[in-house]
Amino acid sequence: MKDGNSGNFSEEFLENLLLGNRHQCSEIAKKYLAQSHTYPELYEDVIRVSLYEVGRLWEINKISVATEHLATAISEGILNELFSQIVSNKRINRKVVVACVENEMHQVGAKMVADTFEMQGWDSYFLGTGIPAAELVRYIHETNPDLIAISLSIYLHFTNFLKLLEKFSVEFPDLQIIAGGQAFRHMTPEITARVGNILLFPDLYLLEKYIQFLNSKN
Ligand code: B12
Repeated sequence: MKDGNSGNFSEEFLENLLLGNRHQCSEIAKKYLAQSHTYPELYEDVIRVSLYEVGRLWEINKISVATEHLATAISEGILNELFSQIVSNKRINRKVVVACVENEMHQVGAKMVADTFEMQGWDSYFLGTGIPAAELVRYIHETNPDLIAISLSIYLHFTNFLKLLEKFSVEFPDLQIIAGGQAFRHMTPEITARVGNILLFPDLYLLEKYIQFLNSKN
């Protein structure tokens, strides 16, 4: 979990993201991990915190769209760079399909989710941004995963999310579905109740515990 030290790293990381210093960002991430921080801590307390600040700065016109794109591209590059190190050597022969809701263009959170499963020995199938619902359903039939994970950042896509859940309830009535993303933060408990029997996660720390729980069942 976040300690006093993470704040310094996230500030330095953000500063370099905004300057477009990819190499420097990569070095900061490695230095952070070398200080006994975990990958979920890097993802949550350095990369996520920095990207949220990027969004805030963009919203108040302090940075351009180009700078925001650059910051996101560097962050995604770092996730890909670290991927070979995070994958657990102990594979447990379980599969998760990770996707964003139709029309959703925010994929960094979903990628972090896929990586969190890989850290726990799962095979993750990360489909990235806004795949059409019918194609996602078809892919799930082909892949036959143990779990589906869906990401939703923009509240306006909530209707797409509900439609997807309807499809899932018909096509995969016995498959566990989990979801997360910033859109759920704006919802009242009444609205959240409409999503029914799926599990919602606010962050990777709880997700990690949930996966460990699933792994312990077999
Ligand atoms: C980068 C970015 C973009 C990029 C995305 C590119 C990409 N490759 O992903 C682009 C340019 C496409 C984009 C577009 C838009 N964006 Co934008 N974007 C951002 C920004 C700056 C960063 C997003 C990000 O990566 N965050 C970091 C990740 C790690 O955080 P996260 O997604 O929340 O994920 C974490 C958790 O939520 C959780 N989680 C997420 N999904 C899941 C799923 C499961 C199963 C689980 C367990 C957990 C989980 O785990 C992650 C780690 O904790 C945010 C700022 C912000 N606050 O995030 C704005 C932001 C999300 N965007 C915003 C907006 C308004 C837009 C646009 C509408 C702008 C426009 N007018 O075009 C469009 C919408 C496009 C669309 N159709 O979806 C707003 C949303 C406001 C709102 N209240 O809905 C934000 C908050 C910016 C702001 N401050 O106003 N954006």
